[in-house]
Amino acid sequence: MPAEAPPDLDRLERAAQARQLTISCGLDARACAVRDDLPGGTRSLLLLSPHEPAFWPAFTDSPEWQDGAPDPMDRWSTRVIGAWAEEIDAIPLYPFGGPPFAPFLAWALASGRVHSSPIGLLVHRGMGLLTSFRGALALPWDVTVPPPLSSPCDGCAAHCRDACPVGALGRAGGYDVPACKDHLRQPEGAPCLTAGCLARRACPAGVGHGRIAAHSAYHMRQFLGDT
Ligand code: B12
Ligand code: SF4
Ligand code: SF4
Repeated sequence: MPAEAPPDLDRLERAAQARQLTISCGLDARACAVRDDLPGGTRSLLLLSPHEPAFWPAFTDSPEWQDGAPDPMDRWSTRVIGAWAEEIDAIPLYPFGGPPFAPFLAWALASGRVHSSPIGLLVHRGMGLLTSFRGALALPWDVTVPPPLSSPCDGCAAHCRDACPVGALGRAGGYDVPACKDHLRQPEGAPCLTAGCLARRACPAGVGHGRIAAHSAYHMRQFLGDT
């Protein structure tokens, strides 16, 4: 009997969604061949984002959330994406765990599905500035990856640029992390801290994305706890 064909994009997306993830972008064999930052033998790279709004309730139901130990989301990602990768003979890659950090931003930009925004963060037509990655799969077989998308910034009035109360984003020197954190520690920082960065939430492209405020608040707490 012939061996079963390796899963195509549709099957992989169904498998991702069964894990509350979605394949937000990817690189095909041609794009992988010109990179030197992928594991040897990679013929396709798939970047995985939270599948909203299902992600947060499933995550908070997980042992990693409930055991009270540090970094539950990174531990969840390692377990869930790691086990999936083992099942299909792929190599799991993660945005955390550095330095050095895996170049998720460069991979995402090379996919043509996400773009640089005026405030430096990546933006995607469906996720807006709430674009984020939980991991990636490097596959040793060819997958027809999701096609490029145009940037939502074309023709946008750039609401993101003026939305930060302390102008921490989009400065010539890059992201002013101390200014952002100082603001978050004041009572005026509550809207960012409890529901997520105002600048990220100002992007119209992310409005229908379904990110739950408690999920954003978790990342803000993690970020603020970071020295
Ligand atoms: C280190 C890091 C940070 C550091 C950045 C330190 C600095 N700027 O001085 C800190 C802890 C501050 C940070 C914060 C955040 N980060 Co961050 N960060 C990373 C990480 C783990 C590594 C980046 C790195 O050092 N690469 C190596 C260097 C050589 O490459 P680089 O391109 O020069 O990296 C720079 C940029 O990544 C930039 N950067 C990183 N995060 C952010 C966030 C913002 C708002 C901006 C403008 C720039 C920026 O800072 C890096 C150093 O200069 C990446 C994951 C990854 N593997 O890429 C996530 C990542 C870039 N961060 C991300 C996010 C979402 C955030 C937060 C918005 C998290 C949140 N709260 O939800 C916060 C910002 C808080 C806010 N305003 O909401 C996303 C970006 C998605 C996107 N749309 O572009 C990534 C890809 C993580 C992920 N899992 O998806 N981050
Ligand atoms: S608010 Fe407009 S310019 Fe800013 S990231 Fe969103 S689409 Fe792009
Ligand atoms: S979290 Fe708030 S203070 Fe920090 S960059 Fe975003 S809007 Fe500005």
